[in-house]
Amino acid sequence: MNINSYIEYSQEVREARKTGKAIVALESTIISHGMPYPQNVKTAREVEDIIRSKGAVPATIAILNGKIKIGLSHEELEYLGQATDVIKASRRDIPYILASKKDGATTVAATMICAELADISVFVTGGIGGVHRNAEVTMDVSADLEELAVTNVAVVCAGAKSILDIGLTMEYLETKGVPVLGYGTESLPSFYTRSSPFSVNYKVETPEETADILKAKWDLGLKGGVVVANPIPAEDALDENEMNRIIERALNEAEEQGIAGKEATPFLLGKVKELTDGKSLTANIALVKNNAHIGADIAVHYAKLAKVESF
Ligand code: PSU
Ligand code: MN
Repeated sequence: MNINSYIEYSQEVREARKTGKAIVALESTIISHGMPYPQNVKTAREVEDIIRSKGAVPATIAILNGKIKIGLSHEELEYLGQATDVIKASRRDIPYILASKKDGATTVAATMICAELADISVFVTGGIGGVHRNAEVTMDVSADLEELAVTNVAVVCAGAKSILDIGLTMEYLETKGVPVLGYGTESLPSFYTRSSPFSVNYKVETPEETADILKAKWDLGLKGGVVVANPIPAEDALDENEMNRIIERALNEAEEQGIAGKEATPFLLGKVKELTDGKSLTANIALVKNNAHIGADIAVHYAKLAKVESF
C-alpha cells in the first residue's frame, strides 16, 4: 500500500515540494458549504493569489473523484464552488469518499489530515469548529478540536464564532494541549468581531515568533496543532451586540427545526448570512484574506527554519 496512490498534487504544489518552497493549505468546506456561489470561488482564487504574492504556494485541498487533491486547478475550484452534491468531509467521511470515488469538501479536521500527509505545516481558514452551545446535552463537539489534538498543522483563523460556546471550546483545547496564540491580540478574536470575553494563551507579534513556537512544539514531538487566532481587520468588523442577537435567532431556528450533526454549522452560517443581509459574508471574505497574509508569512518563516536545519 502506498499512501501516494490516494493523493494527487497540482503542478504548482509538486514544484514547491521539490524546491522546499513554503506551502499553505486551504480548506474546501468553506467553498462548498460556507459561502454561496460565485463569491466562494472568487474568494478562493483571491486568497490563493494573496498567498502567492507573499512568496508561498497555495494548496487548496479537496477530495475529487476518489483522490485527495493537494492544489486545485481553476476548473476544479469552479466545479467545487457550483456542485451541490459534494459531501462535507470531516475525518470520519474520508475513507468512504475515497473508496466510493465521490467528491468531498474537506473541513478543518480533514484538511489538517491531508495537509499532514502532504508535509504541509501551515493552514489558513476563516473559523474553526468547536464545542457547540448546549453541547453538554447534544454532545456536539466538532471533530476539528480532536484533530488539533493529534495532527501537526498550525491553523490560522479568525478565532471561534459565537455560534459556538467559546469558553468550552477554549477548555477543550486546553485539555488537549493545543496552544491558542493571539496574533497581535490578548483577547481571543470571535470571527466577526476582534475580541471576545476570553483570553488567548499567548500573544504573538510576528511571523518569526510564531514559526519558532511551531518548531519548538514539533521538534519535541509534542503532537498536535496550534491555533493562530488573527482578528478581523477593524474596518471589516461587525457590531458585537447585533451579531449576538442574530446568532441567538439562528440558534433558536436551528433548534426549532431539529438541525443536528454535520448540518448544524452550515445551517447556522447560512442563517447568519441571511439575517445580516449578507454583511456577514463580506466580513467573512475580508477575514479569510487577512488570514492568508499572516498565514503565508508564517509558512515562509517556518520553511526557512526547516531549510536551515537540513544544511
Ligand atoms: N466555521 C466557519 N466557517 C466554516 C466552517 C466553520 O466560520 O466554513 C466549516 C469549517 O470547514 C469547519 C467546519 O471545519 O465548518 C466545522 O463543522 P462541524 O462543526 O460540523 O465540525
Ligand atoms: Mn458537529
